[in-house]
Amino acid sequence: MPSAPSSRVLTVAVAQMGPIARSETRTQAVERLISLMEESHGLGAKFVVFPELALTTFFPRWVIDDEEELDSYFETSMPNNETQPLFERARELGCGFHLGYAELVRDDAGKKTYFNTAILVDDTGAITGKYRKIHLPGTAKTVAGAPHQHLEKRYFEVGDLGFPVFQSQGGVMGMCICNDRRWPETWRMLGLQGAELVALGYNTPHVNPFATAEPVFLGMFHNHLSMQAGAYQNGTWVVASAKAGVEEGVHHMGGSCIIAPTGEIVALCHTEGDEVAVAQCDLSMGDYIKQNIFNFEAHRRIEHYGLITSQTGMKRPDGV
Ligand code: CDV
Repeated sequence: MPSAPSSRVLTVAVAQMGPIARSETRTQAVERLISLMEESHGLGAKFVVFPELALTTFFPRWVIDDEEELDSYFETSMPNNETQPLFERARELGCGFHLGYAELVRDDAGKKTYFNTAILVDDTGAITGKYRKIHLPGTAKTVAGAPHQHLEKRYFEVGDLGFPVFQSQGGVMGMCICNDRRWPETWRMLGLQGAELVALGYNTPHVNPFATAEPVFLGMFHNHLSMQAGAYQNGTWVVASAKAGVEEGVHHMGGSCIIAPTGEIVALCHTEGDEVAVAQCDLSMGDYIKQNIFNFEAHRRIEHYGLITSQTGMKRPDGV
């Protein structure tokens, strides 16, 4: 008798975090991550997605001129003394994870480069993938009159790893980070490599500090809209984890969720604190989308897409 195909169902948890105070230590943050992982595992999860910059408060809201202070928000190795217990717990439980953190790289000459980074870790505690955020929002200089600052362009370099995918957890896994989720280019780069699950974290203020006239309810709509479209148009699961709630005076949205390749939200966090939501994800579910309506090989017309990679800004025919 032919053997039955191995299961392609991966039980996944999205682990949302409430605020992390400026005074909170790495050890305290890691304790929270471990308890979210244990809760996820208790609900059957074999893979947990944690937020962007999950080890510290969202420090790019402040001007930090002191280099030593700035460097204190970054990890120079992974795992390290503070995060090792999370990797060990993952191995003990047989539960992989996705983690966002600030990464400081030193080259041989001692030159420092700073990235907003995420890693994939498998169920043995081994790092199987790394991504460095490409679409950095906000500004490099402070903006007068803004309710708060968003200085990612000041502190991070544009990621230098492209949009890779990884064979991990029995599927093709991709990653992106926060603002990346709003860009269709992100999703198509991952979709073209056959992504079956995209893990991402976000820190999204309720009020966009540079578009304060926008009604607040649109924030959550655009959050989910971008990811639901990315899921459907590429036939992939999306697991998206927020850092939510009022962190150091800035209100961040929650809405952490798991989205099926159909574009439907199948699990959703309801609070703005530490919370887990779980779904059974059949990693083959997107195959029919990839083979039909979004069969790239059959239907894409790259001869007409040149502007996407040859031009950055919009150019109207009237020159305005
Ligand atoms: N951390 C982020 O990338 N946040 C942006 C905000 C600033 C718009 C986001 O796209 O959610």
